[in-house]
Amino acid sequence: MAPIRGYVFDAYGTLFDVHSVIEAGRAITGDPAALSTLWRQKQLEYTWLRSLMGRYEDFWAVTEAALRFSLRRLGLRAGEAEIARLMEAYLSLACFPEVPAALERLAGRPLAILSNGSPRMLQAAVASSGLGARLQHVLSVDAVKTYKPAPSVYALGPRALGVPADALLFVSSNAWDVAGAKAVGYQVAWCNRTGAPAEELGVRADVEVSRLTDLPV
Ligand code: 2OP
Repeated sequence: MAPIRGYVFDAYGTLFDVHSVIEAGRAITGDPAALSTLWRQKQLEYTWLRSLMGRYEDFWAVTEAALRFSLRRLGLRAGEAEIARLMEAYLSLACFPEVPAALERLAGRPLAILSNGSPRMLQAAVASSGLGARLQHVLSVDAVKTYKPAPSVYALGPRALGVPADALLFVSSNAWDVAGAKAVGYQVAWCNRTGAPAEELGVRADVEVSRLTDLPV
């Protein structure tokens, strides 16, 4: 691999554990994991559909729409107060346990988040997980009003860091996000915590790790 001059991290699923909303789901279902999984899947699906349709709405709106659909799909009853509580869980997500040590290990080079999240959602998650001091940039797709894996989104990283994509390591646990970043020329690390198979999208990560503390330096 070429020398790495900066790191660009995906947020949800990579630094922040989106399934930490499971706790909030316990109030309305006996199977909060099923709700959390469907909610996440529909959230991503809606980002891709809205991008193709040219009808951007921010990630907060997309996340709420995905929740409302998932509740209906699973036949769950939830009032507006419960929906608000589930949405608020997104503002206080936990980071994966190894994240502080992993970022500490890479300190000295610029570290950034590049995420689908709206600026407000990202600021809240960064604050609640205590990662603010370790990150130099928090970049949202909201600047270009479309979602990953659009090339215009990934272009935000090199522009903000002032470093070309091939000298940056993009880090994601989402295999489709790995493919999107690789397709536009980043060096890419796939954090494959679950031993998932790679996507068949014609591009592969340069390196695969199972924990962020194993990233190349
Ligand atoms: C993110 O952009 C893809 O959810 C992922 O943070």
